[in-house]
Amino acid sequence: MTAPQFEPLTIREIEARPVVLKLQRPVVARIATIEEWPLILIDLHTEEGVTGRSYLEPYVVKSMRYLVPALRDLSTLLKGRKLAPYELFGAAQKSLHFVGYGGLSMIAVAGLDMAVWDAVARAAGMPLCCLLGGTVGPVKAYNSNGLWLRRPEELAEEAVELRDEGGFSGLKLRMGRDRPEDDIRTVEAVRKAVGDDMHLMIDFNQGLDMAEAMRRCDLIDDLGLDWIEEPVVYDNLEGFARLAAQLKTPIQIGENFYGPRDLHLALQMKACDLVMPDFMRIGGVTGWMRAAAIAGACGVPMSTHLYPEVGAHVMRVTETAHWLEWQSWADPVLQKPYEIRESHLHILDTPGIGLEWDEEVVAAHRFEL
Ligand code: SMN
Ligand code: MG
Repeated sequence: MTAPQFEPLTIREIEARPVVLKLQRPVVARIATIEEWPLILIDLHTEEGVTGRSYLEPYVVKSMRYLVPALRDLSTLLKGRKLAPYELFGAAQKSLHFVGYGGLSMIAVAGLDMAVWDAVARAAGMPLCCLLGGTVGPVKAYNSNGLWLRRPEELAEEAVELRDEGGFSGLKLRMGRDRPEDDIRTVEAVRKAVGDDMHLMIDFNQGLDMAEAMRRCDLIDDLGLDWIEEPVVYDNLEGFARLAAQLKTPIQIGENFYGPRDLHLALQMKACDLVMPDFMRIGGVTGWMRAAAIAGACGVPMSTHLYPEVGAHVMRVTETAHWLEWQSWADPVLQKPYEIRESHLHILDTPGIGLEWDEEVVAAHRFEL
């Protein structure tokens, strides 16, 4: 008996459509306020009729003016190539090598990569987590949809709302109000509202300088927080290392790692206790799998940043899987948003990642480049 011949799919076109949604709860962080949420919807069409889907969330609406053309260039470059995720990742990255691997180059490559993995899994008739060697199952998640820099009294009520969005056992609060006492009052008010069993993570969104960070992290070190995220600017790895050495509360960083090598460097420098790569910066599924091997070898817990759908799939096969960050900001364009029950995200048992666009919503929110 001869083994069946494996026929990879062939790329026909990578379609990239920019969309802007209104955020239900605007992002109010120390470094920026965001009311409009940009999304680039990627449809990777193959000659065989299978379509791979992914999206990018590049924070800044006008950045879509540079990212969408980059994706269209990748479409021209890769048309006719066979769908082999690791090889295509390498080819796409190489085509932008002289521009640099990080920044916008990586974001475009990551968007392509997630759509490629989705198409391969769809063609195999398997949910992505199964294609990667895992099973469909629940993934532990915290709610990160809110608790931005508003007044402490307002946030106690919002914390209860957020907990009840999916029986959450973890919530993330943002910090960096002008007065440190107001941050502490916020944690206390939220704690009182949701009880001692709730896991509370906090995020300074890179808003402090080193002097402030040493003082303010010390002030909150005994509040029983699960982690302190990005107290200083993302590329100050030496600063993070000083803070991690000084604090009892774990330091969490990673949403600004561009590729697995950034994660490796951060761990070599002991810059953090926990890592949480973002899919558009770590390099999609390919970048995540490579980064997860490094975090696994170092025994460092790994959480996701944004992109809960693809995040859930890879967390099923991540050796040191910790928390999935739940954000429902792409939900309006999805035909079937993922469900959260008892603080766990439930992967759709369908081939691929499970993204199908609601074309009416997409049409109503198209952004003109
Ligand atoms: C964040 C996410 C999305 C927009 C702004 C800030 C934040 C997080 O850093 O970790 O959720
Ligand atoms: Mg963050």
